[in-house]
Amino acid sequence: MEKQKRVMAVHDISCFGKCSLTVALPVLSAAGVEVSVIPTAVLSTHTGGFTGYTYRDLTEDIPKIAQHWKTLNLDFDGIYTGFLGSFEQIHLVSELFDDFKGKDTLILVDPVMADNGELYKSFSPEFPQEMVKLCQKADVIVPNMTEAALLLNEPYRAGPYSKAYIDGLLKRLSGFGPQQIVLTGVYFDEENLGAAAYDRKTGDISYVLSSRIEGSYHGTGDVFASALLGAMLNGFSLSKAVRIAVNFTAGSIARTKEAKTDVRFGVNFEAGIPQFIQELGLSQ
Ligand code: PXL
Repeated sequence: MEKQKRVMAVHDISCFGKCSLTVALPVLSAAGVEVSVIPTAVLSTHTGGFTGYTYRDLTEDIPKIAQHWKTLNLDFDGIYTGFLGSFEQIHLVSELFDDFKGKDTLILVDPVMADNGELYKSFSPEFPQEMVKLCQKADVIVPNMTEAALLLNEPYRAGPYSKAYIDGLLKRLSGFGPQQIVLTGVYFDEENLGAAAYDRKTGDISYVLSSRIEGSYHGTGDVFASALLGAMLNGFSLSKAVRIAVNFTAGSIARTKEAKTDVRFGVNFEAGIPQFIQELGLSQ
């Protein structure tokens, strides 16, 4: 058997509402990947649509965990970051990249900070430009359409989009430095929605769409990015990894819509794990 891949996942734990680490852990584990975690904060729920949530900041633990890990000479095939709560956390994560990026480490940054044209309420207007600095050190970035506009300091545009607009965004985002850009929430008509991917090395752009399901379900960005990273670490090309991640995410949303679950509670990705494993070629 090949050496097992290991990822460092740096996200918060939202105790209820299925996102960040409570998604990254099971999805990457299903993909056969070992996950070492640096929890950045513990919240009673995520911040999307709930009020009164608790927030225990763990910023001061980040360098201490890193310091201990350095004594163990750990190496990582991937470093995966998502929701970060402050400028200071962005700086510390940037240091983690410097300390733990090896020759073949894939750094995936999901610049979680906005959706549907709006910056999440917990962030100041300066936050996106700080997030740019992290994207500059990434190999892969996975912004949604709102995050892409904020990173580029361009006005947000609502869809449907033209291919020319999407291709332009992908190329402008690659100007920050990442080799691969995956844009989510892309749609060209009301029927289908999915992702667009650009590989700067080959110049290839691919669009991976699925039937559009009405509603804005929380945590889907984390489900998508975790599945994407799991597929990439299993050796799939960018466009095939995006296809696997779109299938996994669209299936999770469809199941959740069918069950009429509160959109804040997260999506039922769990029932899609057997098919995900099959698409990764890992089933017996
Ligand atoms: O799903 C992204 C996410 C992660 N963690 C927290 C969040 C959000 C999005 O709102 O609030 C705490």
